[in-house]
Amino acid sequence: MGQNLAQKILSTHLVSGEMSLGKEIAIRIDQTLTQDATGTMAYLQFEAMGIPKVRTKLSVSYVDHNTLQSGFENADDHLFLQSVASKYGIYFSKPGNGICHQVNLERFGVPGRTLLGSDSHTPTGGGLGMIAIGAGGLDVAVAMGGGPFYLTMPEIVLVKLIGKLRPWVSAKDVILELLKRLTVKGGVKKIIEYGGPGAKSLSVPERATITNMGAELGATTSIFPSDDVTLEFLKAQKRESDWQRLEADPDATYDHTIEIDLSTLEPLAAQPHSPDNICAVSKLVGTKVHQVVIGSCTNSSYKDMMTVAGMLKGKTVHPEVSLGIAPGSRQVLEMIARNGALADMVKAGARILETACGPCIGMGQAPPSDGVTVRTFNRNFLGRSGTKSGMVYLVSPEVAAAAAITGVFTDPRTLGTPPAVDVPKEFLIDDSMVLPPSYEPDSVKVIRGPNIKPLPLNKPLPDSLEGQILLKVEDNITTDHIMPAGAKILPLRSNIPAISEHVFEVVDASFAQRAKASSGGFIVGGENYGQGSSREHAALAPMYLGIKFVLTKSFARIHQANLINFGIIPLSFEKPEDYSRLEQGDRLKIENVRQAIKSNQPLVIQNLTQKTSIKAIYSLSERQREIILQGGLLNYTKNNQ
Ligand code: MIC
Ligand code: SF4
Repeated sequence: MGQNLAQKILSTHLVSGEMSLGKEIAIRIDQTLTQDATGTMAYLQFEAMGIPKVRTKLSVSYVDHNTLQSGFENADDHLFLQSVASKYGIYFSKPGNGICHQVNLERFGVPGRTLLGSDSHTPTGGGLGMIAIGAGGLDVAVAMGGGPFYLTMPEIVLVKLIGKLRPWVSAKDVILELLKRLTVKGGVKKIIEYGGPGAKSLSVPERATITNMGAELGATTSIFPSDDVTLEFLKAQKRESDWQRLEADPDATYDHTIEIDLSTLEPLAAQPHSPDNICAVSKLVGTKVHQVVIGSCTNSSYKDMMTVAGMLKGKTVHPEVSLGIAPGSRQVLEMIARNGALADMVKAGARILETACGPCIGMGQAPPSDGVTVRTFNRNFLGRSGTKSGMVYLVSPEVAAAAAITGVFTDPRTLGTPPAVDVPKEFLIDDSMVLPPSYEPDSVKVIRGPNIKPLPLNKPLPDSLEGQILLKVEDNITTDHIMPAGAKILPLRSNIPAISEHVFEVVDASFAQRAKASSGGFIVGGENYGQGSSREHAALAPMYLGIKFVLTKSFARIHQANLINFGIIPLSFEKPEDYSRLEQGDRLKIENVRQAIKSNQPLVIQNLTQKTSIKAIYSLSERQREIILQGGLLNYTKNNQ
């Protein structure tokens, strides 16, 4: 029987396990990437493993999140990252070189390879035909050390694209359409494989916009075939030799198939505060817009920038709109600077931002109170922009630029002919901001400023757990709720004692204090708990505060893995209706927890306050149960060396 594309790559990288639905498999990782906000921890963890040099084909450390240096913290982190990279065989992409996913796509991605990244949008690499997966920093550290990556074999869903996008409709609208149909939970435990004749009409950066935002579907990853379009892109990046043709066999089968006729799509927007709250832009026409920001790893390619510049040329940004533009990489920035497009943006009144994540992660450009901000990004979770009352809409570059000019939501289809953008046959290649590792690693000293604090370790799981439900939350809680980012908190990523003060701050400002006062406790959540970012700080900081288990209706994949990695038990209700029987503040107790976990039995949770008991279940492999018993993956890795 023929194989689909995902099966082909997974099977050539399979280290252990059986590739059947729901079974744990381990795959070999060819490439890793980290960014600075998750990288500091990942490298502290890598150092703790005592391995002299990375064992991957390629590992790259990017600095793109924390580039706002409002104090010594970020600058200290950058020096630590640069020196660690040099010492351990890792390439270092300097701040200013661009957003990790954009640069990795341009310069390093290779069809058919596996990529593990400590960032949830790592699946951007699927645009080049890679199996590219986002994970917590510790999983990436293990992969850098040559260890395999464990995942539960997902369903493989074919999204069959037919037809061709009409003028003013773009790749962003394809993924927004899927979010409309499937919601932010729709991709959980799934790989989304794109195919069909319509796929051929999309360039690699357009494909990458789509695979990037597969993260918002909760998908394990998303992938496009490697075909003539891929070859053309790699040729233009002078990396033709990295190409190979990779497509699903004609008789390949899938767990499900979804069809999208590209020619029926229209410009869409994700409304506040969730990427799946989709409506047609035509329904929003006339709504006043205060701010527009164009960029992020979703929409900052050369073509995106040229389209925006073409729309702005000869126009002026509306007087009541602030327009920010952050090109995704230095390659893109230099090219638009040389061809004059940047000048068109500046002339129109755009505020040009650094080639970095910037406003996407709340590093600057917070919108005004109650302000409507229209962004080409991938996430619009409550408070992420830096303004809790900000109303963030996610759209294509075309819709964003139209709003910047008119000051209101505008259907770009009413603006005449879209600018014609020729994607060059050759991109401008200059890798001088990617520093290779040292040839004399022994002589490299790792620089640790005061912001680099040692890694907290967990203790083995005790035999009985008792404590309070410190917080009870609803469905779809994101890691931005659990461990907020933004200009004030992000610089503390390498300082767990300091960052843990901010856990759940946007939900309940007293959480950290209450957790400390009662020496830890438990959290109760709804469906899809922990969706969004890969930040392991959303597990590590609660662990530091003494959280022993999280009991929910269901978990998002990366967060569940991070909880296990730090020894927090991810429990689910045996009967989902038990969710409503628990109250914040209830005192809970589980006895003989070690024995139950060893023998893979459900746990009986006694509610001492209500004098009732409920059952909690979990779905953990034998290896994961061992990790929990030993108090996390670092202990487990050390004990098993
Ligand atoms: C994000 O988009 O939320 C981030 C910031 O890139 C995160 C990583 C992080 O929290 O450092 C992600 O998506 O994984
Ligand atoms: Fe950076 Fe935003 Fe992309 Fe995350 S989603 S990697 S913060 S640009």
